[in-house]
Amino acid sequence: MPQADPPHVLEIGDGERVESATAWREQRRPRLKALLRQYVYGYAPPAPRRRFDVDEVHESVFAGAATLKRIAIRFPDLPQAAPEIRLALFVPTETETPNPAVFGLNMAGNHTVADISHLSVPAWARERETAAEHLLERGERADYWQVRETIDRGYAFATACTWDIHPDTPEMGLTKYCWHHHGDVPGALRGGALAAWAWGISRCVEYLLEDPDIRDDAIAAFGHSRAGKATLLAGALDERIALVIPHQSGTAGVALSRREATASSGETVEQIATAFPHWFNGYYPMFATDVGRFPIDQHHLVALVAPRAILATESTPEADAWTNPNAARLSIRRASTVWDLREDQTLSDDEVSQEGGSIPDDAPPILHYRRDAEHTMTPEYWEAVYDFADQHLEHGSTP
Ligand code: GTR
Repeated sequence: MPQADPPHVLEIGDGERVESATAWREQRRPRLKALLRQYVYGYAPPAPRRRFDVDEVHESVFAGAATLKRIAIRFPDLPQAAPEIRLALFVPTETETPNPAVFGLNMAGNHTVADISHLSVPAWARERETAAEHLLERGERADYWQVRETIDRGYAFATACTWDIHPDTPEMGLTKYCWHHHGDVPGALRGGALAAWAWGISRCVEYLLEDPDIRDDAIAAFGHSRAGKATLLAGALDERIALVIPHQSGTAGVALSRREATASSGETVEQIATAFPHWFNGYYPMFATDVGRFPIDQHHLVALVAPRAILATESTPEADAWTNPNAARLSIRRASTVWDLREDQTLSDDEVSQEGGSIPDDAPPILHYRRDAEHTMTPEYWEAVYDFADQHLEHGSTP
């Protein structure tokens, strides 16, 4: 079915366009947030009262280069059966505190990000193993996360697991208890797993804002693939996140849903809505076969990050066609117009997209960075992340 071009990012209907940063912020932004919740992700519940318990502090991990804190985010007004969110935070010891921080949403358990004895394998991971899921051992994803290198770059690193917030199944997790606590919302508008994960990221950010070792104007959020979609949503909605790094986030992430013009052959909305309906609200699948009927597209979600910083790290269509890297590049190019509103500049298509190599010294605040790499995270991508963060977290965010 032919797909119309995505609507211009500044268009507000009848061909009229937003013309100033103030109009964008006061009129367009709230409307877009509502549309994205209505058509794609649904609503997350209001956050109930929460408590931050720093359960453990280990002062010399990585041969003394970092302190590890294990924090539980608990919700005292919810029933006892409600899960807690466990956060692992590594703080560099050789830098001046407070530090900029990168939060990474993991999908396999905090114990997988580094081989450190204090990171025990959680019970749910063992239970999932008996349910025929492969159990990842402690430190099994250390090469992927590169926590030690993060510390060496002078950043704190925080991580929490998707499964604490919402299992990656139709069954709901923590947010179910929150909805019951606050009175329910109509089913079709209730957010799925992506909205819940984004909600969980915001709870973790709230802890980081209170931790004296962390600079509250220098918090970045990173996520890969399905976690990248959730991270982009969190970054779009939560202005306390200064830098958003969706990695290979694909469909329902950075990539445009209307992608015909980009000759992308990867995952379609129909495919994602069929395979993972529990990620979305009840309406999204209804538009799956005719995405031209959506009043929004994914460049609107990207644009909600403005004027904060976003680095979309992507692969090539040859190496990771499923994530539609060309549709992601076009999305970034289309969204960049919103950054122009404030800076009295025009970012060109070439300026906001880069093929491999090092991040330039004057990287714009919105960048599509492409490497010829598979669907995973590599040291080269991390280097780009920290080179970009060095520039864009330096002076903090000013939404
Ligand atoms: C795939 C899904 C993608 C992406 C990926 C992942 O199966 O179709 O949208 O999220 O999983 O999370 O690795």
